[in-house]
Amino acid sequence: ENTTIGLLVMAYGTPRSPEEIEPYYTHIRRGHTPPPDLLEDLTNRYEMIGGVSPLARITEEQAYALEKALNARNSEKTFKVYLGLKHTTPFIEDAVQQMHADGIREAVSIVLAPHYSTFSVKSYNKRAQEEAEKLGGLAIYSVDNWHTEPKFISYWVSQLQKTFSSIPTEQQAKTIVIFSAHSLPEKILQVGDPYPVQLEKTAELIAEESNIPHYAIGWQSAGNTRDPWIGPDVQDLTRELYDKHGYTSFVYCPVGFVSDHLEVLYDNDYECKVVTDEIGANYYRPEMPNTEPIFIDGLADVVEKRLSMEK
Ligand code: FEC
Repeated sequence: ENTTIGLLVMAYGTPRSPEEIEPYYTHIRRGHTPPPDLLEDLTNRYEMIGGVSPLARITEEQAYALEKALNARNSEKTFKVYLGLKHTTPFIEDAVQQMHADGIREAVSIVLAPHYSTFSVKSYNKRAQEEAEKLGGLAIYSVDNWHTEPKFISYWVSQLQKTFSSIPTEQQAKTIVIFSAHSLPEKILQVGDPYPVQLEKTAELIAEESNIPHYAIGWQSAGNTRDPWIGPDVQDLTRELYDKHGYTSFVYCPVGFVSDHLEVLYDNDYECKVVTDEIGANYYRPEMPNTEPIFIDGLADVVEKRLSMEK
């Protein structure tokens, strides 16, 4: 008998049109309407990357590519994908309700972000589990993190090899790679959140395998609040590394993200480049995983491993 397994793919979500920016931002701010200056600032950033983010399209493509990869490997079961977003429709709860309505009894959930934090993955998984419990009869096996997954590491190793092959040999010793993830409020550190250690681990694995001369870890895209956020911020870090060591090339690997979106296309490609231009250094930013087959294959490995833990 061929059973259908639900595949709940969860991701951040993004406005699909300029009109959706305000409700989206309001949701991120837990129901508080953004003040006009902050809304205008965010709208301007989206304008700088073409009006809307490519994230909506890429997230969908990733979800369907993962479903396809899993179904190509399995003949005794069929995976059926459901997309559940954190800050816009279809929300995580909508996806779980749809799975339940379709008669799915077992599902694996995965968040399209490699590192676990109480602020990120934990809240996605909690929302999915709570909705499933409310409905009853649907078991969701949640993946917590996949930051050491071999094919995910290999993806970035090959990207770095590609980038370094375009840097003249004599400049390579003066090149530094900055691995980064989205910053979070510093208070997560007091409760022993694994997020920073997991980012370090990802960086270490990629650096070891790709034999890069120098690397550092930074944090990016910190929010606009009074709380302190985890640092060093990637822009400050760039200046500091330049002042201390005189690097002439900077390679940005935002490994905490998996798609081309605002935080990469603006916060790296515009904001970090402003700094490298100012200090006269070269800016490099390898391509994001998006739907690269080796990356999607790695996610399929993660899903299969999680499912096999239940058998
Ligand atoms: O639309 C796009 O192309 C980009 C979508 C997007 C992604 C993303 C990923 C993460 N965030 C994380 C945490 C926070 C925290 C706050 C916060 C605020 C924003 C704002 C926008 C936004 N985030 Fe986001 N994030 C994306 C977009 N994020 C827009 C609001 C304006 C701004 O601050 O720029 C602060 C909320 C608060 O006020 O309390 C915290 C984390 C990730 C990576 C993990 C994941 O993807 O879930 C963590 C993509």
